[in-house]
Amino acid sequence: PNRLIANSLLFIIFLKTILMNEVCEINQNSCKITKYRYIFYDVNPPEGFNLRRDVYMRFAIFAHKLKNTELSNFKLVLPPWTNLYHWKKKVSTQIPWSHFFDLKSLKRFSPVIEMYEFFDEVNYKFTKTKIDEVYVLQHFREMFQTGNFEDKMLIEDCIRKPKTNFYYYNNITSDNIKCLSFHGYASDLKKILKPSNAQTILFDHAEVALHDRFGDNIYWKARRSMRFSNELKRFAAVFRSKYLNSSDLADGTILPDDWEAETGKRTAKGGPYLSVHLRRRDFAIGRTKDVPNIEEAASQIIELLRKLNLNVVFIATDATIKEYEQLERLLSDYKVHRFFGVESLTDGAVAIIDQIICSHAQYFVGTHESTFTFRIQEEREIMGFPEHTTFNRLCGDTCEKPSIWRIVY
Ligand code: GFB
Repeated sequence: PNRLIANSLLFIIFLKTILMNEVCEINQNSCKITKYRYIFYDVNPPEGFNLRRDVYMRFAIFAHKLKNTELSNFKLVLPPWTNLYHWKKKVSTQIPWSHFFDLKSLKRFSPVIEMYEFFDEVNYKFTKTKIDEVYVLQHFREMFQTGNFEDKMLIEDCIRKPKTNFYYYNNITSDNIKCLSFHGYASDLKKILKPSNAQTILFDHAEVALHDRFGDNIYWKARRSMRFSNELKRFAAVFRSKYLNSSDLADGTILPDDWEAETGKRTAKGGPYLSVHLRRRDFAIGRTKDVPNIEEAASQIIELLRKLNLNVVFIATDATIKEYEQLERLLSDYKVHRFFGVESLTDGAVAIIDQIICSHAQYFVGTHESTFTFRIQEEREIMGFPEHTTFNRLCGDTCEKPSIWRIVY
């Protein structure tokens, strides 16, 4: 009878194993059985932080829509942040999303987890993770030549040699990498998940997938859930109070603790300063028609300060110190502030603090077609500023009015 019991137990364990997939390389001591499956994604390495935030939203919406379907056991694993092209101060390890964002808030919208939570869930002991299936998204070769933009996907030869390690971890690899020519919405990738038994599926070059619907209420829910971490908000609050005479109470920018409780009142007043996002570096070289030089920027800022009857301006910029000092000299009749950060802050954190400070100003003017500016505009829409104080740009030779991306609830 003991042998019978032992055999039955073994059989139950065997059944459980095939019903619930097993992650990580077969190393029985380090693997744990879990009922979850995991979507990973990664983005073209040179892309900046704020475009990556947009790609996140496309995939968070994809994962959000899987809830309450037969694929509801999928979680979306957040790609840790590594050194980005625009970050001058190098970071030595992968940075989790909680460094920048409020994880609880993200999780209220979509079943997302940090990479380390994934490792925990599968009891991964840092040997080697092999992703079951990797799809490197690429554009159809002929799409731009023929102008045929039909939604479609097809496994094809790789246009570029795919990478075999992911997220700069040399122990996250895959033996099953395919290139997927793709034209469609992020949620169309469900067609890959459906027939698959894989427990881990990674989409590389995720930026190729488009937003399901740009600017609808689901887009804005995903966007509203991207609240910044409390630590970064505190840094911004201290700076606003110390230099800009600005606080949420006085500015009318208090939001409920939970983004789901936001109702969309347009009553924000903002702090008594003008905020400017002046994008330089690659924009100043490659987009000279659309962005002003420093003298032109200064004269446009002065004109605005006069019009608004303000004498304080906050400048968020990636300009060099030399350019910034030139701007400061040209604005010497006014109080000019910039957040220089402190040693302990990463470049990404400083950029977010800049965005928070910009988004709380009475009036904002940004840079044409910069995703950094777009994210500030969205933040202001969420806080409920009048539109005319938000959708403004510095002019180059061109000065077309920016599109208004109005919030929808
Ligand atoms: O965020 P991002 O995608 O915006 O990339 P764009 C620009 C990066 O430059 C930011 C830094 O993530 C910051 O690291 N940066 C820019 C700033 N402006 C500021 C600022 O005011 N303050 C601080 N602290 N940092 C896209 C890039 O940039 O432009 C693409 O994503 C490409 O890779 C394209 O270069 C031309 O949309 O402005």
